[in-house]
Amino acid sequence: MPLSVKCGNSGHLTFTEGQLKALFKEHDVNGDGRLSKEEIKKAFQQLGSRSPGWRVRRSLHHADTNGDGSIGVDELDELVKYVGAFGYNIK
Ligand SMILES: [Ca+2]
Ligand SMILES: [Ca+2]
Repeated sequence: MPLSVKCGNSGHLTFTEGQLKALFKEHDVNGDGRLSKEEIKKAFQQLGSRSPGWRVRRSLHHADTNGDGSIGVDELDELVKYVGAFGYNIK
């Protein structure tokens, strides 16, 4: 499913779920298979969020189902759903 993501004032970028997953995985900079708050924040910054810190808190609340404060591979689906469902347009 392609996602149309608002990117600041520069119009829309369209992502598929797979592309968004790949984008988040690219931000796993220490390669431990989990996305820390800082790593998620950088991903949201790349997506053009004006308040990435707030987005991190909301996305963790939504997608961190085991409550360890980071997003694992099994929680990535929920994170992508959050990106699609909150503040961004889904085509
Ligand atoms: Ca990591
Ligand atoms: Ca988690």
